[in-house]
Amino acid sequence: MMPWKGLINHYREYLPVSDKTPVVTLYEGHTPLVPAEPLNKITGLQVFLKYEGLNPTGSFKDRGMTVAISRAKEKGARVVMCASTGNTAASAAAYAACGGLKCVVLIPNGNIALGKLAQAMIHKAQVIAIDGNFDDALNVAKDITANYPVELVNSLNPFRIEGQKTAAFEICDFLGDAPQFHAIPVGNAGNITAYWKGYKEYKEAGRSQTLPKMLGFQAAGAAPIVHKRVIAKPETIATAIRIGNPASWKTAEQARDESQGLIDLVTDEEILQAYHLLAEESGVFVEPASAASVAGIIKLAKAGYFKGHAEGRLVCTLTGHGLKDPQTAMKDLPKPVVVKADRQAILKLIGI
Ligand code: AN7
Repeated sequence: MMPWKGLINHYREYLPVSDKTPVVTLYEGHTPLVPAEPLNKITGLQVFLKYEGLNPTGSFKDRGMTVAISRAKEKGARVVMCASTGNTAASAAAYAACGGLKCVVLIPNGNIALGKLAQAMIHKAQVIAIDGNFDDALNVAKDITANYPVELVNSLNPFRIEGQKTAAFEICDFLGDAPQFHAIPVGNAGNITAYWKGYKEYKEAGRSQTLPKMLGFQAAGAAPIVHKRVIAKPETIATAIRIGNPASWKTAEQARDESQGLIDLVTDEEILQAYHLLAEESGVFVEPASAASVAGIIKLAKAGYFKGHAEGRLVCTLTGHGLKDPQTAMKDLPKPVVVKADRQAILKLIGI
């Protein structure tokens, strides 16, 4: 087998690149599909976790960023900009560093996970905290990039969606076909758009035979698509998807409707339960937003949605790594007990 050299090199024929495109890559993609026994029991399906936290910067954003930054560089851009709840910023900062471009990131002040901020900073992006939420930050990023020589690398940039669709290709390559269901968190709605595009293109190319039903999940306090209206002040513990006016709203609805799937909401409590279940019973550490997809399939299973699909395959995208947000992980958990390096004291604590 050829060594993996990133998704542009692997899926070049499906991507908007040419021999002239300078490939800016950190060898992203090729993430594992981990079987999830505890979720099989709950859903009656065969559940696989597409563990996107194992990308170079710890989230699925790297798939889109390798294409967006490569094309920006090809075009001769010097500066890229994004608004971000954190992961896009971390990814843009890393790929801009790799490609030798300047990167400016606009983040909602006080509402991004610690690890993501650290990533943007260490890669020397210029980090600007906006007195407002993600939607406010995106509006000003769109305004600046439309009027000045600065490339927008949010998922409004079509190259981002192109790169992200390769996750669907990998799933089909791994399973031999598309799964019956695909569950995914929805924030700005670029990723559900990208997966659906990927599944359709792979089928058209004869590389898969079927299409999945797309199951998207928003956080209850940030569920504009479910409520069919812009949410002015979105709120959720899952800061990555704290978005009230998704850029790819229409194409997310298309993915839902064409696939005969659904977009539903899950509460912060359900998200946290799924978050801990994954960590404690599957050994998989994700950030809270990623657990929304798992919370969603548990909710659907309880409502009987999967009845009649016994053993069908479901893939759940786990969008970001748990290490992104250590503060949420440790919240409400007891601190380690401190004792002397003493055998008896330790045996007593572990009950032996
Ligand atoms: C872990 O980084 O919007 O529906 O600015 O970081 O494609 O937006 C992140 C989104 C899910 C939602 N899970 O994906 C950003 C940003 C994680 C995320 C989503 C995000 P989209």
